[in-house]
Amino acid sequence: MIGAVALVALGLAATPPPPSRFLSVDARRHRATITLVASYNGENGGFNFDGYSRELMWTVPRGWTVDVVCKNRGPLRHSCAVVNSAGSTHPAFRGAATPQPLVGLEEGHTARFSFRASTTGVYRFACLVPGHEDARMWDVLKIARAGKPKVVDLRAKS
Ligand SMILES: [Cu+2]
Repeated sequence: MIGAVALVALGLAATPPPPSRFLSVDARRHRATITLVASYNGENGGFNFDGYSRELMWTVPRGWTVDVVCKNRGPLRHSCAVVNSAGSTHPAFRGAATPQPLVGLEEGHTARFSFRASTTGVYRFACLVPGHEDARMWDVLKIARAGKPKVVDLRAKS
């Protein structure tokens, strides 16, 4: 109980880290690594990735391979998946979800998956544990025709 209270206090005190910290790019091999830390802090009651809920837009060029590292830092189970639209429980690309995404990873667990960004469009990184996406535990993933991988805080853009 004391631990839980301390965790909440810590979360409330934390400012969101720059999202670029969670992106690494290998331009030569056309690979981007995106780290999604579920329940990074207390933002949105812990229903966040990297301290953001619904506020990030990740962009990856078509044809690149995306390596996703999904870490669950919170006390509840969470997952990471790429989906086409709100409420979808099916990965948009083959293999684009952590194992059993509706069940989720236990606290402290990490899972990785990779997928090829084969089709341009606007997708979501979402937690598929029931109720969590509705609680705004998702961000935008755009697969662009060209360019470089990037991540922006949508609130910071005017
Ligand atoms: Cu979740």
